[in-house]
This record gives sequence, C-alpha cells and structure tokens, in this order.
Amino acid sequence: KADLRSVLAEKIKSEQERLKKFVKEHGNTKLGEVKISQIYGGMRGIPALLCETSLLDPNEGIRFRGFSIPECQKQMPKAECGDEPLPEGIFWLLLTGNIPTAEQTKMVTDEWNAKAALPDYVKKMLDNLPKDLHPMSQFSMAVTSLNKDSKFLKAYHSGVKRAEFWKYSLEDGITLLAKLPNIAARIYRNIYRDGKGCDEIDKKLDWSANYGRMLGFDDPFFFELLRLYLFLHSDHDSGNVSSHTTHLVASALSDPFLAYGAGLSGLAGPLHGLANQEVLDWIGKMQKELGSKNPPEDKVKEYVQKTLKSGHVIPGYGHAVLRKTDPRYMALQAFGERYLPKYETYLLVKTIYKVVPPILKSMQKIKNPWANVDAHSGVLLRYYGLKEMEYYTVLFGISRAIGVLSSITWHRALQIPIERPKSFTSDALMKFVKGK
Ligand code: AMX
Repeated sequence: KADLRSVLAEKIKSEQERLKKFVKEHGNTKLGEVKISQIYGGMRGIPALLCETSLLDPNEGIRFRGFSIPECQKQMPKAECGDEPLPEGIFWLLLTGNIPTAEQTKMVTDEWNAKAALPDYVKKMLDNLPKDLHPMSQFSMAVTSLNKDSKFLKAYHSGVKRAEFWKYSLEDGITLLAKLPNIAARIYRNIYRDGKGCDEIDKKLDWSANYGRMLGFDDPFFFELLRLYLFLHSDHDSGNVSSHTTHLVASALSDPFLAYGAGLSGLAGPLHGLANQEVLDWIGKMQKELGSKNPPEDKVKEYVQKTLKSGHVIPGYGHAVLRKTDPRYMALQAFGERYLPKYETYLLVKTIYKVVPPILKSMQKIKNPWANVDAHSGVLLRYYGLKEMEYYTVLFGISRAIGVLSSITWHRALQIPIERPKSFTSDALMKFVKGK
C-alpha cells in the first residue's frame, strides 16, 4: 500500500546511484555523428535527449516505461465497468516505472480530486477572456498563472538545496494535474455553453469521468473514451515539440507551471497538437464538397489528390519519427470498431486510411505515409457530441501533462543541467567545411 511519494523516493535513490556509475563508465561512448543536413533539418535523428518515462520506436511506436499500449490496456488498473487504463495509474507508471495496484491508483485519484478546485483569480481571468480567443491560448495562460502558488518557486527562493528540488516540482506537477480538467472544462463552458454547467468534483468518480461531467456530458461510454484518449496522449518520448519545450524551459529552473504553459503553446501548432482539429475540419469540408457523409473510395481519392495539389499536407498522416501506423491510431480504431462501427464519419475515416497511404507512398519525399493518432481522435469525440473541433487540442494538452510533468521531476532528481546546445551561422559552417 506504499504511497506514490515514498515509492518514488526509493526509486530515485537507486537510480541516482545506478546512473552516476553508468555515466562515469560510459560517458565517452559515442552514439552517432551530426551531419550539416541535420542542423538544417530540424535536428531529426540526432540522439541528444534523455527521457526516462517512454521510448519511441519508429516501427513499434511508443512504450511507456517498457509497456506497449496493448500491454497497458491489459495490465493497468481500470475504472469500475471500464476496460481502458486510468490515466492516474499511467502517472504512477511513468513516475515510478511500476504498474500500480488498484488501491495505489485510487490514492492518486483521491488526491487529484481533493486538489481540483481553482483559485478565484484564475476563474475570474478565464471568465473575462474574449470568447474568440483560441482555447489553447486560454489554456496556456491559465496554466502559467497558477505559478503564483508554486511550491518549487517558494522552495527555490527560500534556499532549498538542489538535491531536493524534485520533491517540490513533483508537488507542483500533482497540483497542476489535479486542476487541468477544471481549467479545461471552464474554458469549454465559457466559450460554448455561455458559462453554464457544473464545476464541482464528484469524489466517487475518476479524473476522466469528472472532466467529462464538467464538460456537461453524462454518457459512461464517453467517459471511457476520455480515459483512453488521456492515456494514449500522455507521453511520446521527449523530442516532440510540447515535451521538448517543457523540458527546455524547465531546465532553466522555471517552475512546472511556467514550463508547461510554454509546452502548451508548442502543442497548439498545426504540425503538432492542432492536427486533430485540422483533421476533422478537413473531413467536414470533404463531406460537404462530395455531398455525402461517407463518400465512395474513388471520390475520396480525388479529394486527397486535390488537397495535395493545392500544396496542403494531409492532416493526421506522416510523422517525424514513426515509420508505421501509429499504435495510438490502432487503439482508437479498435474503440471505434467496438462502439460505433456504423457511424458514417467513422466509416469515412476507415476509407481515408485505405486511400491515403498508397498516395503518400508514391510521393517519394514523404518518409512516413501512415496514419498518426490525430487521424482518428476527432471522429470519436464528435460521435459522443463533443463537436467543437477548435477545442480538441485542449484534451491533448491535459493528457500530455502526465508525461512531461513526470519528466520534470526526474530531470530535477538527476540534476540534469540547463539545456544549451551549440548553434552556428551558415557562414561558420561553410568556413568549417573549407578548413577540413
Ligand atoms: N501530407 C503531405 N505532405 C507531407 C505529409 C502529409 N501528411 N507528411 C509529410 N509531408 C511532406 C513534408 O511536408 C515535407 O515536404 P517538404 O520537403 O516539401 O517540406 C516532406 O513530406 C518530408 O517530410 P517528412 O520528413 O516525411 O516529415 P517531417 O518529419 O518533416 O514532418 C509531420 C512530420 C508530422 C510534421 C508531417 O508528416 C506533417 O505535416 N503531417 C501532417 C500534420 C500532422 O498530422 N501532424 C501531427 C503529427 C503528430 C502530432 O504531433 N500530433
């Protein structure tokens, strides 16, 4: 029945010793070389980051502390009457490396429920923002503003030793995770429901179900979808924009609220987290133009080709690291097949999955023609009535916090220094090449 803080403290102690020894013995081992093309190419493939919480394999996809998505679905604690892992348990897994018991998971749920309420100044700020300010801007502002009561910030200024920083960062991470559904649901109600609806936590419910309730839903299948969604997006190694931004900002010893506020701004980009909004927008336009909710394959093919010809990417397809269909896509597809197999837009998503990869494969410049997670998430949310596409990235943002806040704790426990890679001017690179 050991609690999260004591399990983690033990793990950190043994890892600090193990990793110190590892770096001492192998610190000079080379992992690869850096090519000039990589400097101009978004640093693809440069092995430069540490991420203890998850590992992304180009062909196999993500593993959370060594566990694949199907393994998590099988082994992680679930809600009563639910089949999907509880995201609270994923937080435990990412932090400690162990699959928690149902009782341990419940301890996380209880703590998050107890800390969910928002300070009045955050409520007031959100209620006064213009309704046409993008939900992600509102989300990032609210998260940043919570640093007023950061325990890390207070500890830093009161002279706490560096070796203890992780404990205060963990407290901030827990506080932030507890409050994220409340912030996100308030943004939703303010923009789309004239501010009406409940913001009271039901202490008998888990994190995802409470979030669903505060959004104004009561369908247990929608709550189950939220559990799956919030589990799947929780972590994706640390090279992606939201995770890397959070890490970079936190490496300056900015508190976890400031760091994740910055990460959310990165998540809001169309090539990253905003793609889930773009996918459904693109599908909606296709349905309208082709005059059918589930148009035939040849018409879909024409529409895809037209999109590419007009110079646009096919949203939800391709990936900087993955080289096969994203297993997160597969998990969402399995959910769709189980609960909404006849929904027309779901059937269209299936047709798109048949049509797009061969077309992208034929364009040689594209390294990965397969679907990523964003190709499937929106259609499921829409089926249950969460139709406001502009809001979808906020869900991604709630989930990604689980991984990156766990990582901040670990980076502080391992005392990873401020990130400061070397940069060059093009002229300096040319001079270097000439001198060779
Ligand atoms: N449709 C059309 N063209 C695509 C494409 C797609 N789905 N995916 C890649 N390409 C193009 C790129 O734009 C690039 O063209 P350029 O050389 O003319 O600029 C070329 O193919 C090579 O790109 P790449 O090396 O295969 O991919 P990348 O690592 O540069 O980019 C990604 C990865 C995800 C940004 C890109 O595949 C893309 O824009 N996909 C659509 C948007 C999307 O789904 N994003 C979500 C990703 C997952 C996430 O973070 N949520």
